[in-house]
Amino acid sequence: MIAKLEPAARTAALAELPGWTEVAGRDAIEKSFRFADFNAAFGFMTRVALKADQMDHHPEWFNVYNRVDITLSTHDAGGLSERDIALARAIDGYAG
Ligand code: H2B
Repeated sequence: MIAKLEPAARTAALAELPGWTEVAGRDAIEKSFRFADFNAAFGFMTRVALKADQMDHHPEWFNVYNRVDITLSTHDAGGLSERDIALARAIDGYAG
């Protein structure tokens, strides 16, 4: 069973993830991305999807045209874990 992040670890991790913020009312983080167009947004989503599947850790997300809103939380832990931080880092890498 994966553990939720302790408050100090959560603060430290978020400090190194610009743009990711805590979701009000639930133990999760979110970030919104904008791209040039749908092609760029969906290319990004494809890269994230393949990485997420490889990590066996999956995002909650919403896409309209060039916008991709992503929420990360670990369902197995009932909150934010180190897996969300690792996926957030990978996602930022794909966003360029
Ligand atoms: N993704 C996320 N975001 N949280 C999880 O707890 C999770 C997951 N668990 N992807 C994985 C899959 C689990 O359901 C499988 C069985 O490993």
